[in-house]
Amino acid sequence: MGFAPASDDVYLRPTVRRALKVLVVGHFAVGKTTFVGTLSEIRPLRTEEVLTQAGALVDDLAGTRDKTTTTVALDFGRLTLNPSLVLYLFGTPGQQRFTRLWADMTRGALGAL
Ligand SMILES: Nc1nc2c(ncn2[C@@H]2O[C@H](COP(=O)(O)OP(=O)(O)O)[C@@H](O)[C@H]2O)c(=O)[nH]1
Ligand SMILES: [Mg+2]
Repeated sequence: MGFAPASDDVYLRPTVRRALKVLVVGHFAVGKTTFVGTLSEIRPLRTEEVLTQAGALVDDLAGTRDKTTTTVALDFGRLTLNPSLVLYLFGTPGQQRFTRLWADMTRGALGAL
């Protein structure tokens, strides 16, 4: 019988024995925030702020003209893979100016996607 995580489970299941941290990385607008939010079984933590003219030279909207916000800290979501294993998904902000934050976010991570 397959394992179906309950989408309305806010708290971690008591059977979970192992939690793995996985980063979701990539350039601005590749879909990191969407990805974490889509996979997460809990309401994802989002830190979206509206794009402004000040970032126009950095944030290339070619191909994603309907994108109106950008991540200014991180995305967070949770995905229970089976009764004993849970993934914590951390989406990074895409711009180069967040390099220091990326380094901090890697602490304790199993890997990155
Ligand atoms: N076609 C397509 N568009 C996507 C997909 N994922 C995200 N998008 C769109 O790409 C844009 C960037 O998404 P976002 O998740 O904010 O990117 P981030 O900057 O990497 O966090 C948005 O306009 C999304 O609607 C996908 O899988 N396919
Ligand atoms: Mg984002």
